Amino acid sequence: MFKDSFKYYKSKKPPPNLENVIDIDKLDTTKVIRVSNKCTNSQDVFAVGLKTVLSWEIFEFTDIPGLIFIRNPFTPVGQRFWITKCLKDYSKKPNKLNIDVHNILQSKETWWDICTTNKQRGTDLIPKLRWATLGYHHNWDTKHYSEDSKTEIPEELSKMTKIIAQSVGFHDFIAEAAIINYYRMNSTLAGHVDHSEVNIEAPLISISFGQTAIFLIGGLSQNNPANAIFLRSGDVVIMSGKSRMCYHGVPRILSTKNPVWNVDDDEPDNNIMSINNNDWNKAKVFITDTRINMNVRQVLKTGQISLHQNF
Ligand SMILES: O=C(O)CCC(=O)C(=O)O
Repeated sequence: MFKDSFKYYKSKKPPPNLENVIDIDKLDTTKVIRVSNKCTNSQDVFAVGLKTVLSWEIFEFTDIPGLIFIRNPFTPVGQRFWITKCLKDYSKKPNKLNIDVHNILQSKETWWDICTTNKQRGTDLIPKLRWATLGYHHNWDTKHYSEDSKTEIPEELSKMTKIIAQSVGFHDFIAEAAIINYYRMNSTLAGHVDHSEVNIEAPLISISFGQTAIFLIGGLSQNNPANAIFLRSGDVVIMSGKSRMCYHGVPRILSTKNPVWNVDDDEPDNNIMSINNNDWNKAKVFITDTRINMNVRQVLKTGQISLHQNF
C-alpha cells in the first residue's frame, strides 16, 4: 500500500534499504524502455537551458503506464539559471507563497532579499518557504482554480515546458499553472492526486533541481502498491495517461554526491541565458541543502479560453 511504502522510505530509524528504488542510471530494461524524442522544433533549446534535443534520453516505465522520465536534459548553465530563477524570482510577487498568510515580510521585502542580506531573519525565514504558485494559483483548501486568482506564467517557463511536452508527443501543451515546491533535507510531501485541472488529458510536467528525492508513485487507489524512483537534479517526470491520476508523493530527500549544476559547460553559445554571478553565488549556497521541484500543469482544455466557459 502507498501509505506503508511512504512510511518505510520516510523512516529515520531504521533508515530504509534503497536497493528497490528505481534508478534510471542503472537502465534496468525490465522497468523502463527507451522511447524516441518527438520534438521537431529544436531551435530554442539553449535559450531555455536545455541540451540539444538529439542528446535527450527518454524512458517510459513498463509497470506505470503514461509515466515518462527524461534524464536531465538541462545544461549545467541551464540548471544554474533555473535554480536561481526559482529561488530569486519565482519566490516573489505576483506569485503566491505559503508564507504570505503569516505576514512575515513587509510589503516591499522579498524572501530572497531578506534571506541573502539579513543573517538573523534569514536563518528563520529560509526553511519557512515551502511553495510558490504561478499562473492559475492553486487553492490548497478548495482544490479549485479560479479566474479571480491568476497571474502570468513567466515566458521562459512556458517555452521550456512546451519543448519538453513536445518531446513526448504533447504538441498542444500550454503551461497555465505551476507550483514551485521548495524542500529542505527533512521535508516530505504527502501522497496525493492532482485532480484540480479541468484538462486531465494534458500531461503534468515535474522538474527537479538540487538535492535528490525519492519519488513514490502508486496506483489510482491508496491501496495499490507503490514504486519508488530516484529523482536527481535536472530530471523530468511527465505524468500522462493513466499515471496522471496516480497517488504520488515525496517521502525523503537525500544529499547528492554529484552536484551537476557546478559542472563547466560544454554546450555551444549559452550566452543568451543571463544569470548574474553574484546571484548564482548565493543560490549555490541554498541548493547545497535544498531540493526544488517545478510542477507545471495545463488547466484548461485545448481551445477553452477561461474556466467560465463550459467545455
Ligand atoms: O516534488 C515532487 O517531485 C512532486 C511534487 C508534487 O507532486 C506536486 O507538486 O503535486
